[in-house]
Amino acid sequence: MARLVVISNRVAVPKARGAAGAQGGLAGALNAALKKHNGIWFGWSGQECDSFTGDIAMQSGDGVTTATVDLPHQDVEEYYNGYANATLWPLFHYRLDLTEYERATAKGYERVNEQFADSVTPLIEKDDLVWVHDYHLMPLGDRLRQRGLKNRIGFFLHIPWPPTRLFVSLPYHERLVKTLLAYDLIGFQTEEWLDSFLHYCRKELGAEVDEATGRIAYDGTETVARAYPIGVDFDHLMGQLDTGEARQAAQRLASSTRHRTAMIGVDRLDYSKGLPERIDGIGRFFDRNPDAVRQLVYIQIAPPSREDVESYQQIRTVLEQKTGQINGARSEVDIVPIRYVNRGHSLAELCGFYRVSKIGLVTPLRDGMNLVAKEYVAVQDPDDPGVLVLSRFAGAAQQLEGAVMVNPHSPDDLAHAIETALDMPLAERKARWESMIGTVRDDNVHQWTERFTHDLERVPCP
Ligand code: ADQ
Repeated sequence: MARLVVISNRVAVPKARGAAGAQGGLAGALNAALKKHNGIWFGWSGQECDSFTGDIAMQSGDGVTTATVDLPHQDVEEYYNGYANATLWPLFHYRLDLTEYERATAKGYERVNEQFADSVTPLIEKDDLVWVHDYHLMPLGDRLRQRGLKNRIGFFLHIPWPPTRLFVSLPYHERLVKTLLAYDLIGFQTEEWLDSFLHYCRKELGAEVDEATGRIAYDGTETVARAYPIGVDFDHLMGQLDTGEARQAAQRLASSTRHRTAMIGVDRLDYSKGLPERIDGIGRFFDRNPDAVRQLVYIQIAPPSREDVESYQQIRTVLEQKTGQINGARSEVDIVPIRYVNRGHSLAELCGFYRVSKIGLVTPLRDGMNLVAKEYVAVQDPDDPGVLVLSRFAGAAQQLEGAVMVNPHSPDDLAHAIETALDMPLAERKARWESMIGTVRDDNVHQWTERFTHDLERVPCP
C-alpha cells in the first residue's frame, strides 16, 4: 500500500481528535486514513512567526506523523483571513454580498501556496499518494508539479462549488481552475457541486468533458472529477456514546429540561450555517404556539470561529440579539426557551446531547456536506429515534432523505417543520430514521477515504 501524504491548511496534532473546539469535520476523517496508510500530515501549525523560515516541526503519535510550519502574521492575514475566508469561503457558499476581492490577499494566497510547496516537496517520496484538502490550497498541486513531482496527486473540496454565473465574479477565475487541472483526481461532496465544476470547465474553459466518467481533457492534461460524499466515523461515535462522559452529558441535559422536549443545534458560528435565520424560525414557532415554551427547549451550541474576520464578529452579535429578544419576550421564572452555549464540547458530550434531543435542527443556508446531521442520526436510540430537520441546501440532504426537509430562509417553513417534528408519531420517526441509518453507518469516513485513495491509486500515472 502506498504511503499517504495529506496536506491541508490546519493540522490536528495527535490527540487533538474530539477535543473541545470547532476544528470542523476534517480532523477525524483524516486521522483515520493516515493511521491506515502510515501517513504524514502536513500543514500550518496555527502559530505565527516573524518571517517565513520553512522550518518543519515533526511530531508522531497515535500512528500519525504531523509536519507543520509557522506562518508570518501578514501571511495569516492575507492568505487565511483574507483570500481563503473573506473571498473563497463566502463566494463558494453563494454569498457574493460578503465576498471581498483584494489583489493583496490574492497575492498572499499564491505566496503561501508556493511556500507550502517548497516546504513539503522534500517530505514526499517517489511512490507516495498526495492528497490535498480544501479551498485554502487549490493551486498547490500545480505548484508541486512545477517542482517536478510526478506522484499521483488528488484534491478534495470540502465546501460547495458555486454555479458558473457566481464563480466568474472571481478575478482570475480561469487561472484558478487551470491550476486545479494539475491534479489527477478532484473530489467533491455531491453530484451538484461536481456538475457545477464540470459546467464551468466545459463552458468557460472550453475543456473536453465526459459527464459520465468525470474525465476532463484540457491543454494536454487529463483529470478525473467525481463526487465522494464524506461520512462520519460511525464506530468511533458508537464508542463515544458508550462512555461515562456521554451518559453524564445526556443525563445533565435531560434533567435540566425536565418534561420539555429538547431540540438541539450544533454549529460553528458561521454565516453559512443559517443561525440567525434559524432563530427567526424558532421565534415564528413560538409566535404560532405560545404555550409551547412549556413543551420545547432549544439548545444552540455554537463556539466562535474565524473571529479575525469581520463578518464573523457580526454574526455573533446578531445571534445574541435575536436569542435575547425571544428569551426576553417568552421566558418565565422557571423557563427559558433558548439556551445559547458559546463554547465547544467534546464529541462524547455532543453524542450525549444528540441522544436525548428529540429534534436535531441542521439548517445551513449552504453547506458542502454537514457532518452534524449525520452524527445526530448515528447516535439516536433505534427504539425511540429523534427527528432530523435538515436544510435542503446542505450536501447531506442528498443522502438523508428521511429528514424533514426545510428551506432555511423561510421562518414559516422552519416553524412548520418544528411542529411536524414535535407531533411526529413513533412509527413515522422510526421509519424515517431507518431509511437514513444505513447510509450513515455504511457510507462512513473509512469508506470515504478508501474510495478516494483507491481511485487516486488507479488514475493514469502522470
Ligand atoms: P464544517 O463547516 O466545520 O466543515 P460540519 O460538517 O458540520 O461543518 O463539521 C463540523 C464538525 O465539528 C462536526 O464533527 C461537529 O461535531 C464538530 N462541531 C461543530 N460544532 C461543534 C461544537 N460546538 N463543539 C464541538 N464540536 C463541534 C466543513 C464543511 C462541511 C463538511 C465538512 C467535512 O463546511 O460542509 O461536512 O467540512 O467535509
